[in-house]
Amino acid sequence: MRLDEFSGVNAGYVLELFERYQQNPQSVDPQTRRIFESWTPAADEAAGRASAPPTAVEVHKIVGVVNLAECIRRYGHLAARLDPLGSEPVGDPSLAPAAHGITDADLKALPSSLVGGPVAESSASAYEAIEKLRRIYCSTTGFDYAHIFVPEEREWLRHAAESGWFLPPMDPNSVEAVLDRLTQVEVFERFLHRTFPGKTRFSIEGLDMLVPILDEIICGAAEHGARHALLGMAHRGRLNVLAHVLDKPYAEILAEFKDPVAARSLRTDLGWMGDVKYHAGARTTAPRGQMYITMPPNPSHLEAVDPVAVGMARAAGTSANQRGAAQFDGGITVPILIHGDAAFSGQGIVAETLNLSRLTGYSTGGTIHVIANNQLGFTATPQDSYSTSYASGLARGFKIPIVHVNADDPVACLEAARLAWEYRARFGLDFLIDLVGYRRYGHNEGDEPSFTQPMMYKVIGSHPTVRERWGQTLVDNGSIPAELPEALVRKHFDELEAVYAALKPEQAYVPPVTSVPPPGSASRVATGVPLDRLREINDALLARPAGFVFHRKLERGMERRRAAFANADERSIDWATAEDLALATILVDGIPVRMTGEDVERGTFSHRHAVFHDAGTGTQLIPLQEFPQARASFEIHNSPLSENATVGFEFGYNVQEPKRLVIWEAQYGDFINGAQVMLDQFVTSARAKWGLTPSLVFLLPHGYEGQGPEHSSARPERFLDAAADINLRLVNCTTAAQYFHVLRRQAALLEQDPLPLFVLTPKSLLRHPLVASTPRDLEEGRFLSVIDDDDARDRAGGIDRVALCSGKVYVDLITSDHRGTARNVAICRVEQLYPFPKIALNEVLGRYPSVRDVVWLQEEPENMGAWQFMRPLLEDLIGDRCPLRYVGRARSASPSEGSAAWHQVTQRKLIQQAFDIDGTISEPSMVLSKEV
Ligand SMILES: Cc1ncc(C[n+]2csc(CCOP(=O)(O)OP(=O)(O)O)c2C)c(N)n1
Repeated sequence: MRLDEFSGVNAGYVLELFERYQQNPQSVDPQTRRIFESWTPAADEAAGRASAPPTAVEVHKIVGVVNLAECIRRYGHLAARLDPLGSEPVGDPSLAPAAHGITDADLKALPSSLVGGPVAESSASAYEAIEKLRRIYCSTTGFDYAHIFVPEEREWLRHAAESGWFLPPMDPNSVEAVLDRLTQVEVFERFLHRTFPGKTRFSIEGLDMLVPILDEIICGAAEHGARHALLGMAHRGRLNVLAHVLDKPYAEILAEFKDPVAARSLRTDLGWMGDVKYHAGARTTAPRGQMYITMPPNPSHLEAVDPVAVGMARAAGTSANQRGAAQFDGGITVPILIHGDAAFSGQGIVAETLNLSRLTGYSTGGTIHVIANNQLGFTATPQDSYSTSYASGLARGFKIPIVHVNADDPVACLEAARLAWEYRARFGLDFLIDLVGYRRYGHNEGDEPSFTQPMMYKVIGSHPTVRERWGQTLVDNGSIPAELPEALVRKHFDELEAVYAALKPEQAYVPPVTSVPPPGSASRVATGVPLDRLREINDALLARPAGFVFHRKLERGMERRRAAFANADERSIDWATAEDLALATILVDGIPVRMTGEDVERGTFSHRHAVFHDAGTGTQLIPLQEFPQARASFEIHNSPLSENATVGFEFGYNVQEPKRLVIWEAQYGDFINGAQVMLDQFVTSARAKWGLTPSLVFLLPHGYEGQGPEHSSARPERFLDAAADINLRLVNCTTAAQYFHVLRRQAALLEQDPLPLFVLTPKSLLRHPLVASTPRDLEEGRFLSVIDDDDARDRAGGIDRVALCSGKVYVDLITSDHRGTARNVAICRVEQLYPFPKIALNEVLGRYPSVRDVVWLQEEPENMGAWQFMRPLLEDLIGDRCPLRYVGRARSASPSEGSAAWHQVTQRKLIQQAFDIDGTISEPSMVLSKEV
């Protein structure tokens, strides 16, 4: 057999050893030397003959050893004993010597250097080294890193695993501290179980090591300079983590179990409803060591908090108070996400969040993931839940190192935690610990698990807790006195009992702080900017850096922009210019701006060009980062093709740094329904549930333009459905100036009256002359929640119909032929749909004393759009002054027609009906005109 018959890495490794031997025989260990001494492949090759038989056997065995070692490193985790309940690992044939044509005797005869790595150095033979490898890779830890493609990372992980560098200290203080911590964790659950039998708490028991793991990660990250940890976690073990990692006082948690109605009702007048205790968030009030720890509140929707926590970490690590790009330092914050095993594999938002991890605008410098793997998802087994081999399978595709670890082995668990933060500190990348434990009770404490898992729960019933096991181990090896474990149990029970005995639930209960904006603050904000300043900023934004070559098709637009301020009363400000100037002036005011969304840098409709690319070199130019008047950073990022995680991320970023203007743009408005969980569970309800005050801006391009059911409607009904207690603003602007003012108003209100802002933005109107505004509109105007019909005001006495509409349909109305003839109709725009502009609308209606009916005109079908929301409010407002009519598409399952021609017909009818005082329709139609 010739050496070249061996292929790949094995032959390469043997050759490398042999070359080393040829250059310097002393450079290999004596046993390897002896083999090479009897082997002369170079001579064989030169003579074109096969090696002598004994040599071939030796090579075969050498390669066998190398292969065996490699397989243990790659697949050893398949044989690791990860399940505390004792199920057999699947194993793999390649982990046995026989699979590689070798025996134990061969291994004993061969040198340890063939195995390589730290274990080889301390071993007398390949056999000994392989045994050591087995102890590392096939015991209670499964190192799963073969999918890492970067050699430096893989090598580091291999060395870290094999060197035992990250094993925790085993001195008496440390081992006792772990026992004390585990006792605290267990006793807390036992106390709650006893005191509040059957009450849901989603006990941590079976995964108790989660708390010491978090301790270790947080302390380790602090040693590396991190100052803020952000913990995103679901229900399981949350109360325990709140109590012991975030130091939430026992009294507060116990008071929540008591659920004192009096304390809760204190804030219901402010629109505050609260949430169940295992959704609550917390923040340490003083640094723990050098670290602040924050756990954002989260809804029941599993994993939905993942991008939120990651976005918070990004915000906390970003400095934005300087001109130019925002500066992110991943070293100062560390996000930690605690996942469920069924949820990690089942919820798509996990994949979306992992996909953010290495993207420029989203990376956090490494998120540490822990799967709290209790081998069940409610009643579902792993076989029901995932198609991957492990719950963590998804992480492999994102090249995240994975350590599976048996939750009953504290040493292995702590080693995994130490490895996690060291890896993060070194490479700034994500790391995953798959903590394999069990669930001592049912899904919740009132649930009977043995209906569906009878065998498993038989085992669990007699399975000692990790505290008991660790205590026994320490007693057995003489590290602690035999009575200590029970003494610790008593100590922690005593503490809880004392707190409970003194508990006054009404006082201990702490509702979240809910800020209530001063009434009417939004309408008082002055948002105009002096013309001179606007002109200067406009010029600065258009400055051409030496040598930068703009795309030739952009030149005309830039010329137009340059001339935009030549005449203050000319409609020269289009939508994109208004946005650019609004953002620039916000930056001049010292408010940082972050803008993200699919293709936002250019803009879906090629209108924004916030990032220019040199036509010759591709070099980027971002004027909003360059113009000298700016006093805060501007960042803009094309987002990945995700709605749910990207909205969640921006929500997190926003609530963490509420003084920055955060804008997310949907590619088309209706795509925001991909983020419906984020809207319902976070954006619109966060204040009512948790006292959070988001102020995120959503730009939702849409338009009934005959392009089918998609992208016609931005689905305002979805936001209006959720609108209550002044929890959001929803606007549908019809002019560039309105857009300018509403953005500036949002920035101005960030501190005193923060609310999420939804802007239904246009598509075809982006460049429409009737939507363009004058420079003076930017100087003198302010955002108007209702715009009256200027043209009709002169003939107010002759107006017998007021048609109220919102958005693009206004342009269709005033450009229609009927506009010239129907002199009896005033067309008023409702620019703000929520909060309902009652006062402004009342004023407008009051100007038309002869009005005989008020029309609500919308392009959407009757069951969509703003109508269902507006109707009772308008009826209330109009009273018995006159009837209210609806003009719009008839109820429909789909937002619009699937044909441009049909759209034209419907749209024409719609406009005609708005002007037709009788409202009669003679033929079957999609359009509905009716008195209500
Ligand atoms: C998005 C979503 N779907 C369904 C549920 C209902 N649910 C609550 S917990 C749970 C099981 C979760 O299993 P796992 O992720 O393994 O966490 P565990 O409860 O076992 O800790 C389910 C299905 C939910 N909360 N969220």
